[in-house]
Amino acid sequence: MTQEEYLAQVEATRAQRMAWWREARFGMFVHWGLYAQLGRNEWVMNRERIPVAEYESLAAAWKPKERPAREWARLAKDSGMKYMVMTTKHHDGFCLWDTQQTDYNAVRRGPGRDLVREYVEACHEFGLRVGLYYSLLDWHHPDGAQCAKDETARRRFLDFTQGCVRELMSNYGKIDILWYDGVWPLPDASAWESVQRNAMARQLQPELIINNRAFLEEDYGTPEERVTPAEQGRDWEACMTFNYAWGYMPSAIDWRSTREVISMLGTCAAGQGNLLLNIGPKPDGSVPEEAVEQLAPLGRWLADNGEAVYGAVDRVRGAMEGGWTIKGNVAYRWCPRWPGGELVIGGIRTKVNRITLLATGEPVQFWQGDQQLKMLNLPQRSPDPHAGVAVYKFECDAPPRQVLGSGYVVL
Ligand code: JFZ
Repeated sequence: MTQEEYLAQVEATRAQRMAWWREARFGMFVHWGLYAQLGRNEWVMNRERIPVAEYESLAAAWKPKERPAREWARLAKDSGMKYMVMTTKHHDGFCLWDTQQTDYNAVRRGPGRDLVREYVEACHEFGLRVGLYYSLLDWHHPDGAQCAKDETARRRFLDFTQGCVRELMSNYGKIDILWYDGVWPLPDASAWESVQRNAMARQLQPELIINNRAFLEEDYGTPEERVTPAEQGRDWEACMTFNYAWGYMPSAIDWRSTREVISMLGTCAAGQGNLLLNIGPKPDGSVPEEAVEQLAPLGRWLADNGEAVYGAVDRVRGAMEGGWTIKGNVAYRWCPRWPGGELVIGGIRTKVNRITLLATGEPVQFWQGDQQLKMLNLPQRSPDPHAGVAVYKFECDAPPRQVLGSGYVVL
């Protein structure tokens, strides 16, 4: 199959396989591996130039607790996440599944069990879609760097890569997402044989969604550590750390707040994208307490306000200013700052028929003129008890439009 034939085939079936993903909005990223034992994030082997033999000793020492993936999946579910993506092999080359490609894996070494299987089973137990992260970049495999200099090494390394991905797509039931990462050291899709590998993966998993990190655009873009909507029509998912580190790193003490995560979710929903929020479990698999602390109120907030986040949304840019999400003739006004008493909104050009507090359905008195809409008799304090981010539902006569801009003309 040529690259053009493959891409045309993938394009023709994208809307159907992306339908659930476009409505899911929110997922949990999990970076967990040997590096958690050192606690200096997932690049420690590279950044500290740890000799391979020394780093390998971490494999025998790694003894995670029983089924920690159930803790992650329960937390993801309770936090309003709809899917998960877990590292099956990060750049350090250690495989968390029962692979035949190398004995550097969680069954043959320390853990003595298939951690990917435990993760997939936990996702199913809690009703979450299953994503598998796979790093093409591999610091452990003897051909991981040589593949760029020697054709025989490249062949061996690509056969290893193809074998790993085939196992992951064959041995764990339905897989929903293949999340590639790490395209060093080969220069392009052809050198990585990405079309052949992805066509094989899609043949094994016909509804598989694949990200853009194997030198093929595939199903969606992956802005990292920035919530930046893609151009209209391109699916995108912002992958974000919780504490500015992917792998476990207790010295990374700046944690994003519940309110910051809500803000990121608002930007994603307004831009028709998703948020993949990361946790870096401890060596035993436990979730850092700081993450649990910020996710608990988020789950409660989403239980109250999920209508403004999940499902088919319309793009806000070009229709309204910031602070809104839109679904058809309904606009949701997100209020992270609370005005008290009265809220005045300028420039709404659509007739508003009814305004309610989304969490409770309580109606709001309002007045609407040509240039202003005034919400009246509001409580002095934000009515949202979880994070102080109230959301109001505006039911309009037509798709909502707001015209403000920088100038000001009194009509
Ligand atoms: C990669 C990994 O190196 C990192 O460890 C983590 O797994 C992250 C999710 O993905 O990091 C990247 C990948 C791409 C860019 C930056 C960091 N990029 O394109 O700028």
